[in-house]
Amino acid sequence: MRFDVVTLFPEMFAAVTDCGITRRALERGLWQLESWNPRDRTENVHRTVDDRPFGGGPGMVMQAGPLERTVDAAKAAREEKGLDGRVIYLSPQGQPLTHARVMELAAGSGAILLCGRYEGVDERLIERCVDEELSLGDFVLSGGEVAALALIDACVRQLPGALNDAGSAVEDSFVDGLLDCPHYTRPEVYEGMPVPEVLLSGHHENIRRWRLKQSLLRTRERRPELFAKWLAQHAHSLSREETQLLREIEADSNE
Ligand code: 9WO
Repeated sequence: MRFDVVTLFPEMFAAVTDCGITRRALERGLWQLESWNPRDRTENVHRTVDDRPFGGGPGMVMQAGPLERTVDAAKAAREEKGLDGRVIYLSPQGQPLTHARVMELAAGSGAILLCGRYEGVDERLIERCVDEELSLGDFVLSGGEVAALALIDACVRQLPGALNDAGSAVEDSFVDGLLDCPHYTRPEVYEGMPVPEVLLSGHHENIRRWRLKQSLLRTRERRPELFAKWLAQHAHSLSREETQLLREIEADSNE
């Protein structure tokens, strides 16, 4: 897998190349990163990449020219290696990024990630060069880089061999459409707060059941729309255990 990031701040990508799981995966040769700075493809002495918005208003807009030349260079470099040049633009106007989309991207050869700055990118560049626009949520950042970092991190950790414990990625939140259960480690009592007894019992069956119940409880409490979706998807294939747990949760909430 290879990511080509188009960015005015290539240094920011040290966060994934120099740290943690993504660094180890890079060292293992599981993925590659190349940065492309549109400032290197400007045609004026000041090397400016932005200009004032037509129609007026605050701030500046990234010009199409330097960005298109940069995207084209990244595409050419990928083509030489037989990789497709899908361009993803990270912006609050995009479709919400989901676990399902992360898994699709992780199964592919990566992408060109276009990171905007200032008030945005000239719309004609988006029309001409962007294949897909993705959002991490309904908030505004200073630029697309932090969102691109999140996308890279989410994809790379799904690559076979990226995680030490093979089970870790599979059991994560969202894999089954439920939120993760709570976690505890030593000490057994922290500031007067004990660890739930079942986790110390060594009874693996009870522990698994408790964790599933916590996941169901939390999802229903915190993300009712996720819970409804999970219920609809599982309605016809609920195990006896799941049916029983749902009954318990219903009874507990009526106390
Ligand atoms: C900045 C701004 C300032 C004053 C008035 C309006 C404004 N709009 C913006 C703006 O949206 N800037 C964006 C910064 C331009 C595209 C790149 N930027 C960005 C991407 N911010 N937030 C994201 C992002 C990407 C993915 N998921 C969530 C947020």
